[in-house]
This record gives sequence, C-alpha cells and structure tokens, in this order.
Amino acid sequence: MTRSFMPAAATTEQLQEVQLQGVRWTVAHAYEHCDFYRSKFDAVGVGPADLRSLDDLRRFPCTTADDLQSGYPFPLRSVPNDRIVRVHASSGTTGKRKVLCYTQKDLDDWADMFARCYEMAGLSREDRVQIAVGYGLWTAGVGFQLGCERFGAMAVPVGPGNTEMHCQLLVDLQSTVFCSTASMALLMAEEIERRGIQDQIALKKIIFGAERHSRRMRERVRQLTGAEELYDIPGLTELYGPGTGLECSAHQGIHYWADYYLLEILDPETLEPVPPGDLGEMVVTTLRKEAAPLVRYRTRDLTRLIDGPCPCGNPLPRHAHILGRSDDMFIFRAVNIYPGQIDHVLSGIPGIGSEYQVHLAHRDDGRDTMTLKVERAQGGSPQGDAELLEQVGQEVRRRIMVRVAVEIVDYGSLPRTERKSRRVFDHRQLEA
Ligand code: DLL
Repeated sequence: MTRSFMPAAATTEQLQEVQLQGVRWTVAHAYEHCDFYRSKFDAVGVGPADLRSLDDLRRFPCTTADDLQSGYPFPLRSVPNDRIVRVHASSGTTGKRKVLCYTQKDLDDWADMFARCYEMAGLSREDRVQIAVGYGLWTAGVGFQLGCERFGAMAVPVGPGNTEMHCQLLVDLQSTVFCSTASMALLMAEEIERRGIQDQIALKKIIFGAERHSRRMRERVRQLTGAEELYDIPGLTELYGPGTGLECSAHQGIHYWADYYLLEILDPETLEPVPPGDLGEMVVTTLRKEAAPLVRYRTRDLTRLIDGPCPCGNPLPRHAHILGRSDDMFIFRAVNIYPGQIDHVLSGIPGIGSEYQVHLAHRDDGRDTMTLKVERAQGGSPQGDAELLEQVGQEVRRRIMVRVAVEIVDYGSLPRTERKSRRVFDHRQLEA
C-alpha cells in the first residue's frame, strides 16, 4: 500500500484549526527565539498572547525581503546553530543573496510537502523522474530530489542544461516525468524535436515552474514532447523551496499546502486583504518551520484565490497561477505593465512563437520607446511579417493601451536558457 502525503483532515474548519495552532506556535517560537521578530512585534505592541483567532494575525507586522538582507547571513534564525543542518540561498538579482537555514525537521517537512506534489500529479512508485533543475545552493534540485525519494519514485538527478545527456537518458532510461524550470522545458522540447526522438521517449508528465510561463509556451512544450500532462509548480527559497503547492489534474489552478502555511492575499499598497478572488500579493505565515519561520512574509508574487470545490476532488484550497511579481512591473509612458500581460496578449495571436523580448529605451527628444521583439512561429514565412507586425501592434495597443514598435525575428533566434528567462530589458536607467 502506497503511503499518502495528503492531510488526513482537510475540511475548511479542520484546516483553520491546524492553522490557528500553527500560527500560535510560530509567533510564540519567533518571539521567544529570534531578536528580529521580538523587536519587530514589540515595536507595535503585539505578542503571542494577542493571537486568539486567525484574524488576530492581521495585527502583526509584515516581514519583507529587506529584513532578510539586514539579518544576513542568517536572517530570521530562531534555533541554536547546532540545530541547523543545512542552508540554501536564492541567487537574488540585486543586493545580497537570501540565505535561509533549515533544521532536520524542516527538511523532513519539506520532503513530505514535495512528495505530496508528486502524489497530486498522479505519479506512482514506478515512475522515473528526470530532474533538470539546478543542484547546490539553490533549493530546486535537492527539493525535487528529496521529494522524489520520500515519495518512492526513481530519481534521475541530471541537473540543468546538458540537453545531450538529458535526451540520451530520456531514451535509455525511459523516464516518465521531467522536472525543470519553464525555460528549460521549452529548451528540451525543442531539442527533442530537433533530434526527432519523440517516438523513442516515454515522457508522460512534465512538472515545471520557478518562473511564469505563457499559454503559448505550455502548448509548445506539450506539442513537441508529446507529454500528456503539464503541472505548474510554485515555490520560493524563503518558504522551504519548490513544492509549496501544485497544479492539479483538473488544471484549474494550484492547490496549496494550507496545513504548512497560511496564505493571505493583500493589496500591496494598503496591506489590507483584497476582496475574495481579486488579484493581490501573496503573504505567507509558516505553521511549523523551525529554523527560519515566516510571519506575514511579503513574497511580492501576485495571484488570486480560487473559491469553491475543485473538479479534481482535492479539498485543499487553490490559488491561480502566479501572474508575476509586483517588482517585475515596469512603467512605460505612465502605464503600469506586467510582463504577464504581454504573455497573455501574445498567446492569443496565431503565427508567432512563444518567445519575446521587451526593450525599453529613452529617445533624445525625451520620449520613451518600447520595442517588442517577437519570434515568428516555427515554419512561418517572412512574407507574413507585415501583417503580423500590424496585428501585434494593434493588440498591444488595444489591450495594454500603449504603442510599441514591433520586430518579428526568426523562430529560435531569441535566447533559450535552462534557468529562468529574462524578457524585459530596461535600457532607460543606463542611458539617463
Ligand atoms: O524558484 C523555487 C522553485 C524551483 C520553484 C523550481 C519551482 C521550481 P527562488 O529562486 O527563491 O525559488 O524564486 C522564487 O520565483 O517568488 C516567484 O516569483 C518565482 N516562481 C517560482 N515558481 C513559480 C511559478 C524558486 N510556478 C520566486 N510560476 C517566486 C511563477 C514562480 N513564478
């Protein structure tokens, strides 16, 4: 009999009870063992005794990425050093990297959470899981690996890049599941096609995340690999790593592990809860994390809650795919734009590929310009470019309300990466 990693009790009331106990434990633990939290709570006059219901959590201050930077190298540490058995860090594009520490129990909890992801994706112990995310300081590789071993499937730990070896193992070992960033999934899909090995591989499922992906990108990956099911996986270093939830087999959003953390969706400006179902920032409070607990940690990720029962039958609550990060937003001619909006517009236009780049620049006459480089669909002819240019420009103007210069480039000419893709290049600061 295979062990289940789903919570035994998952009605709303039962989850709320688990959350109340967990939040109370976390706040008391953080207050007693972490100077940072104690002084932060003292500053606004709240403490563990104030937490009688889940609503009381709103009286507590939020924690931010800046707080992690100021506590470098062991921010939020709430246990003695001799209980810390591992650290991980996220690369962080600006400032110091975020280092987070783990006790053995934290690692065990994370493995259970992640094993639940594989269970949710419908794997069995017969599955062969080829892992193509980075190992090392980054949480990704070891997270997929630990979870796979805990679940009991066979892990094939290859790491990112090295498409040659990946293709060989997909054929030789007949791996059934492939795990990667969204960018690496596309890179591999194109490589599988280039080598013409689709009918020699046995890939059934792809679990991919670490970054947003567009509908077009997903279709492309599915079509080129022949995989039956694709699952978006979220996660962040601060909250253990990957595996904080998983898209279910009904593909209607992401079930998240509400028995491990409490999720609030707040207005990033006012920090008040948004109306149910509205877009807001994910703010998380862990329920059992020992070494670096999170109390109302602002992730900067934007999403919305999905209400009501899921057709897949799993009772755990859901949030929508992550639309982007509040700090990804750029302002062009007084319009706030998220890259996710561009994904969305482009995914609806036939004749183009899934990759694009946005370049923002500053003209001598003081005006800002935005150039959108878009790939022609595979096999498309340059003869259709004029029409495509017109269509992309029009759709962006209609849906995002800005004028852009469009360039159509050859299929496959924009860079592919095995890590997370960067698609927005703002040259304005450099030129200022
Ligand atoms: O990216 C952990 C991870 C690895 C998740 C592999 C899934 C697969 P960090 O490097 O700390 O951790 O980056 C976390 O990446 O706050 C989001 O902005 C973004 N992100 C992660 N997963 C998704 C996703 C890992 N499925 C940050 N969709 C998060 C959209 C994602 N964005």
